[in-house]
Amino acid sequence: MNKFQKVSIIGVPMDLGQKRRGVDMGPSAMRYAGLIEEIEALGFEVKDYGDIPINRPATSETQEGPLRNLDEVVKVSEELCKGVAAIEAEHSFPLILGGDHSISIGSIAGIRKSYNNLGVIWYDAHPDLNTEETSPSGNIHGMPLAVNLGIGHERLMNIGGITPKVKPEHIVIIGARSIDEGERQLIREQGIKVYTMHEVDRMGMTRVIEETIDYLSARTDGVHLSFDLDGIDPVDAPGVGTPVLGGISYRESHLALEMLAESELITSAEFVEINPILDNKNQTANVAVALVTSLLGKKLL
Ligand code: B3U
Ligand code: MN
Ligand code: MN
Repeated sequence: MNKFQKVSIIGVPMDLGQKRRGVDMGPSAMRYAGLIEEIEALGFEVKDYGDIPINRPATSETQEGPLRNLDEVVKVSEELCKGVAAIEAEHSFPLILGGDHSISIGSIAGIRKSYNNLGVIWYDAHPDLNTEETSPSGNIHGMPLAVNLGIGHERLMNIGGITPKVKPEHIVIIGARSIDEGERQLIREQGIKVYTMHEVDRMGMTRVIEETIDYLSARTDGVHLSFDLDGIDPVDAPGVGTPVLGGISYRESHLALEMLAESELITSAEFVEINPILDNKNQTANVAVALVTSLLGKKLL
């Protein structure tokens, strides 16, 4: 992380990409868990841009259909795209706090402006590769990686101007274990590199991350880490909307992010899907903050 002296934080308290209330409190929970103090203690200059304002409709007014709350998600994504692009212009490390995973449409749209061959590590129990045709839920938080690949609704893909944002060969998914049929097909068609929990168990996290670093450093000019807390096992991270058993452990996750820090591969990151209402005394936000410090180069000794 020597490339960066500054870290700029932007919160996106949005829960409209899915139905459960609570992920909108993710940014507060991470700040409450000491995020800024911990990053400053590592020697970085921290600038907190606060939260993007979200117009949360009353439940009776939520937009239903194959793309729930599309209008508001588009509006917030455009705002976030502008905010992230401004952080990039300051040569500061962008750290985005979700919110549900639909926020990555806006964050990657903003980051993409600075990199022609942006890589993405998608650390998640889900590949988030659904479209309005394949989605079992209509929830946009299950679609952002497809949108970033240029597959999905026009209004979502056009945010930030350029589409597609990322090439399939520049993506690595880690921790997948809940994959819908349409997503499975897309992974095959597009040739996306995926380390499911089967590979994580079989190869061990060390080899998974070594291969990921080799793969992405050879073909990208920047790598965004999109970290969904449900990638971690619910025993270690219970405060998420869609927990899936059999996930990556707390220890493996620290190891992964420590190795990524050593590699200096990561040029931006987001931590999403923390739901404090479902959490156990802010455990999941505490985990997320500890993981941020590993990513930013904190060492045990
Ligand atoms: N794949 C399902 C479930 C899901 C996706 N992302 C989360 N859950 N967190 C869907 O609705 O697209
Ligand atoms: Mn996700
Ligand atoms: Mn997920």
